[in-house]
Amino acid sequence: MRRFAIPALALLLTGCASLYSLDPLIAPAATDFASAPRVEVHLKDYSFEPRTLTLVAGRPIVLAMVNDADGPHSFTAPDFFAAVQIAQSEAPIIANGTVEIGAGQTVELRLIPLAGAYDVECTHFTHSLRGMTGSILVR
Ligand SMILES: [Cu+2]
Repeated sequence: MRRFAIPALALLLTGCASLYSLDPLIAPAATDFASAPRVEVHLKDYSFEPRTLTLVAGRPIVLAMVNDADGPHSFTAPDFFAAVQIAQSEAPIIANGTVEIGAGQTVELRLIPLAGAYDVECTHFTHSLRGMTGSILVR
């Protein structure tokens, strides 16, 4: 019996870890993103506009993160991204709940949001302190 104790514990821990993964789920291949509305959020020095994104739960969207600034910013929303279903090809764009957007760049993600209230911030040094915080309301 003792031989099985450690593998069983390892399996249990692995199973628990996956429940709290920051990785987004993959949207069903049949999801109709072609007719999904495009929702824009603009990143500026130092704000998100709009500051609160309001989305409809379960409705596919194209989330366009538009960096209007001369420097890079991030769209960091780990709880939000852990709850969405995202188009498979775009899942690698999200790293630990963060999307990096270079100066003047736009990053688009096709995803299906899950109901909830989520925080978003820019994690670049001092940006959130200077006001780069916001929220995502999905209902
Ligand atoms: Cu920033």
